[in-house]
Formats: sequence, structure tokens, C-alpha cells
Amino acid sequence: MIPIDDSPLCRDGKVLILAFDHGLEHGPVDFAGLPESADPERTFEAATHPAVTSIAVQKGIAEAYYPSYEDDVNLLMKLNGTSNLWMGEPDTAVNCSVDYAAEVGASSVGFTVYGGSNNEIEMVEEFREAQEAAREYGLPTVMWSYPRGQGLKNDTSEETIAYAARLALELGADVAKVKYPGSKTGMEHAVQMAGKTKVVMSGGSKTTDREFLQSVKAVMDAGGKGLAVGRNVWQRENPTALLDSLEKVIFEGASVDAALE
Ligand code: FBP
Repeated sequence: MIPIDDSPLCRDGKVLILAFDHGLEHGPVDFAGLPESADPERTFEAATHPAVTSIAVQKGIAEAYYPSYEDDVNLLMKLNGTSNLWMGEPDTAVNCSVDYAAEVGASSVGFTVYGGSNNEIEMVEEFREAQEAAREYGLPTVMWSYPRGQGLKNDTSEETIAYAARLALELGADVAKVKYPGSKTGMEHAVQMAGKTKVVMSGGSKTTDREFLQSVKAVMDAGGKGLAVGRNVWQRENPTALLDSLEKVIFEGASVDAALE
């Protein structure tokens, strides 16, 4: 396997994944504020920005849209996912094999694990299969490490996010995508627990440019390696403007004020 830093998922050892699997995970409601955001082509266009190291989509969108962008965009194939119509204990269906992801042209794969769910055992066993297959193809694995379920009272507490990051290290993920624990110190704890696994922040619902960049800056200052973001980019009228600012904060170490200039 080529070192992850040399893979298309990284630029200078850092990661900016543009996530666009929300049509499955949340449904059309995420596109309601900006109807044109439902068009995958619009987000593929945004993903040609040099700051974006990969676009994360489900199989159907990859099959339909990636072929037109394969020269300009790196594909992270999301291997599992569940719709918001599902109301049971957190669980997720494996929708794509690593073999097929590689055939479509993916240069990395993504997999959700809901640690703490009553379905954790099955999800982790499925992750094992995916992670080992990804190793055979030399594809880095990103774990959407989202502890949630009956037993968890607070799924973004510092302890929970640190555990989420550790789980990704223990199970062999190259990158742990975790929710923001609310502070730089919380993120430092997660980064420490993740060891050699890179920690990136999961974007979350849309907020102001300044507020969002401040959390990204805190993640980078805490030793995080970047971001996997969806709504905060493509729910904006001008996704490119925010990507310009993210490029400055993530890859150039700029302050939030400088990034907003
Ligand atoms: P956002 O930046 O829009 O939060 O996207 C990140 C992401 O992990 C997506 O890949 C996924 O669709 C969504 O969040 C799932 O969020 P949740 O399960 O918390 O509703």
C-alpha cells in the first residue's frame, strides 16, 4: 500500500473531503433551501477546486457522474449508508463492495461505524471485511466514526469523540471522521487517542462562514488533519468562496480573519 500521504486523499498530509451522500442519509430536505444543490453535477464541479482532495458519494452517484470528472476529481466511495426513513437502533447497510469501488475508479473508501449501537458488532465485522479488501487494493479507508445509539446520552462529548477516534485507530482506519467535540482541547484529546490515524472533523449543519472557519481552525491547531464537509459547502450559493477560505486555513495555516479577506 502506498503511504496515505502519497495517496490522492491527501495534499501535504492533509485532507479535505467534500461529502455528498446526504440524499441518502437525510433525504431531499437537505436540498430544500437551495434546490439546485440536489444536482450532483454542481457538487462535482465544486470538487474540482484544488482544496478538495476527494469527493465522497454513494455508488449510484459515482456510477452516474464520476466518469465525466475522473480527470479532475478523486473519488472516495462510501461503502455503506442508511436513509433517514429508517427508525430503528443506528445501523447501516453495505451498499457497495471494495471490488466494485475500485472498478468504478475510487482512490479511497469510506465506511460508517456507529460505535455504541446495538448493531455495533455487525457493523465492525463488516468494516473488517471492507478494511482488509481496501488494503489489498491499496485504498485508504476513512471511518465515519459516529458513536450513537441507546446507550449514549451525549454523542459529541469530549470523551465520546476521543473514543470514536480511538476506535478508528484500533480497527485499522487511516482517517477518522469525527464530530467536533466543541473545543480545541476536546479535539486534542481525540487526536492523541487516534495515534497515527488522521483525525478530520465532520462538517455539521450549515453555519456562518466565520463560525465554521473557527471550528476548522481549532481542529487544525489541535493537530487534526482536515475536514470532511458537506452542507457547509454545497448549501451555500457560492461553494467556491468558502473552499477558497478553507484552503487558506487547512493548507496554508492562515488565521480565520486572513482566510475571510
Ligand atoms: P456534513 O458536513 O453536511 O455534516 O456531512 C458530513 C456527513 O458525515 C455526511 O457524509 C453524512 O451524510 C452526514 O454527515 C450524516 O450526518 P448525521 O448522520 O449526523 O445526520
